[in-house]
Amino acid sequence: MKLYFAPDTCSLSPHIVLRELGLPFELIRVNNRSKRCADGNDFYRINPKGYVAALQLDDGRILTEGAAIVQYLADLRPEIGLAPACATFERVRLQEWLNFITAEIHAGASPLFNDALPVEAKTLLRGKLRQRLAFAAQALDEQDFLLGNRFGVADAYLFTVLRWMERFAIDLNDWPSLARYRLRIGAREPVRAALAAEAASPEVK
Ligand SMILES: N[C@@H](CCC(=O)N[C@@H](CS)C(=O)NCC(=O)O)C(=O)O
Repeated sequence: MKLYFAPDTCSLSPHIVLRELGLPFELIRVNNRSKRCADGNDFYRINPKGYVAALQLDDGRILTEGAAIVQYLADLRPEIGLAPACATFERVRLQEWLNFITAEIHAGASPLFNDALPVEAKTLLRGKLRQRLAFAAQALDEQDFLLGNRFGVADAYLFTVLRWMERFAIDLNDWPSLARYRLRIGAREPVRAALAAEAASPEVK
């Protein structure tokens, strides 16, 4: 498999999951501005939507949308337990979290990367994000991970988007359980390996 990624973006989530599962994969860096890939491909040919993450399977099929990719990966190694079994209530609970992270936190945060956004809009978005973070923090007051006492794919995704908050002047220490959670996930060996690999990957023009 090949994971098309850009450092410090949402593609970190499937990258972490690949490493947590111990699956063999190739990491292909994408320049999100030029849409050129380290393997010479035009990224639009890989994902016509033009954004990471994209996973290319060994048979050539491409899977996009982080929330779908991480579930696909978890199901390749169900014995590792990164996602509850399909067609169970717990699996739908996982999907509820993944959808919350993608629609409410990830999509809620994305416009804040745009320097041209007026300050008033940024303030509104920041306020909404803080409400969403407070909700996640409340769940983590009670348990170490989103689904209980074991790490799963939703944790890889939440950790990924939490890393952006500093840039938006949102201090996770406002929610101690969230700040501890970020440290807890960041200390995992596969997470550290994913971050190190992304930092070490050569830039693509
Ligand atoms: N709906 C997509 C959104 C992916 C996304 O927002 N990717 C960003 C990085 S976090 C990106 O590559 N943006 C570049 C662009 O839109 O040109 C998902 O959840 O996977």
